[in-house]
Amino acid sequence: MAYVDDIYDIVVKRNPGEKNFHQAVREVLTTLRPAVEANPAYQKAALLERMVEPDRVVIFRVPWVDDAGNVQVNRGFRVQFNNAIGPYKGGLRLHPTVSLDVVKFLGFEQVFKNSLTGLPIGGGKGGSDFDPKGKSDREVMAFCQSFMTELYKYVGADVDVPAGDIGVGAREIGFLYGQYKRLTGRYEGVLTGKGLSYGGSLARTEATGYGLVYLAEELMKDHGTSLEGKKVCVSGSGNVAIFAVQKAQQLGAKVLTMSDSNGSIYDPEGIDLDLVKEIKLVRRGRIKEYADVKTNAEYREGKRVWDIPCDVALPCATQNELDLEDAKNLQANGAYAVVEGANMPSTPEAIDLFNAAGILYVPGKASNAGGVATSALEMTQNSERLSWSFDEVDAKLHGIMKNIYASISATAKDYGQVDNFMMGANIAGFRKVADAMIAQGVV
Ligand code: NDP
Ligand code: 2IT
Repeated sequence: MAYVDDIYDIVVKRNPGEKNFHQAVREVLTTLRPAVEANPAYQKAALLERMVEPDRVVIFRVPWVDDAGNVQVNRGFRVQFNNAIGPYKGGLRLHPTVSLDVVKFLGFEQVFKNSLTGLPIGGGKGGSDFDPKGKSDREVMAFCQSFMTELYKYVGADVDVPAGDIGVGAREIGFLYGQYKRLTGRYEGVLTGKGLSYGGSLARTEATGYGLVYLAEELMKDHGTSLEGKKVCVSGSGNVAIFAVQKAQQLGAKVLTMSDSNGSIYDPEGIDLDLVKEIKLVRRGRIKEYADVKTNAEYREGKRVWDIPCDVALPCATQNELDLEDAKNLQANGAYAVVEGANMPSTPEAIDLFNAAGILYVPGKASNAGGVATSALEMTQNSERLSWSFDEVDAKLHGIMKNIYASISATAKDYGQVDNFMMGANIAGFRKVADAMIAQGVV
């Protein structure tokens, strides 16, 4: 049996029941085969065995007191997956579905993503099953302070630098930062996504969504077209989705849909983003409210967005939110490209169908890397004790996304698989980490 197949079996045996982690590992291993088989030194160094095992995982109790005076207990996680090329870097997710499985799949993906940025950052991820929905600001603060009271022992500006992800935005990063500073007495860039008045970077808020669309535009240009005049379906209505819609509209696309976990909106006139921002960012409301104001738009309770005809699909909500049925709908409606804003949003069956149907497909670890790349730029500014202008950061982000596209496209070509961006991303991300690990010996 091939080396990569052995590794998959080991992962399944050693991590029973961790379905998302198995899925993320499998996707990487199947595409790494030619790169690994061409270089026997990798097997000799047990490189894959080491890569699928996190450096360490921390799991901890997070007790806090709710507004009614009851003590609540959540579970906190931080997985430090690989620091061969730089300090651990990756977001914190607050969502009831967060488990060891989820943080491990995200941490594993992050290793390859961070390598693709070309910046010196390793991979990590964390979070908790705490649900921020419906909680007061004080309850969120109480949770964040308790979470950091344990996490601070394991993180630091040159050690591990967490950031936002689902359920973690500027408010949560602020509370986490305040508690870190209070516990350690250190004023350092231990988290990214900070507020602008205390070390945050301009354009970090926009970076994942903007970067996603920069990459999509690069893909379109490389295939002789552009986003101008294209119909785009976006899922989600959080940080990534909102700024993806903004940049897509700036580039002349017509965005037809957005969604949240309750349902989706379809606006044939094109999404009114100011209204979405008012509902989501100001009032922390539900996407349903959009159709109360814009009566030409349709609210579709419990429905995803992928049945709406579009040229380009940008899944920006969560893992496995686009399955085989959705992929069939996209194919039937003549979709041209799927570019992922979320982490692992397409199921393996959906990806197989994209490939078979000739739908251009870019995996999230390449297309959503603009967020973490800009986080790394925030770390640089923190070390320099400087703040760059919005345009400066945005231009760097744009350059990084162009480089990522060039790298994944060229790597796919090198292996005779033109436009297989999943293979290109996995191999390009893998090589840099693998070579660093070989150079550093058996650690
Ligand atoms: P937010 O919390 O800002 O928004 C998440 C959005 O996805 C919300 O609209 C939410 O709806 C929806 N959503 C979450 N869980 C589910 C679910 N189980 N089913 C359906 N919809 C769901 O998170 P982000 O925008 O930051 O993150 C979105 C995706 O992008 C995630 O996969 C994240 O890992 C990825 N990502 C984020 C980066 C960042 O910089 N923030 C960087 C790279 C990737 P609801 O409000 O109903 O929960
Ligand atoms: O999935 C991701 O890349 C993120 N949530 C952003 C991580 C970061 O460190 O900015």
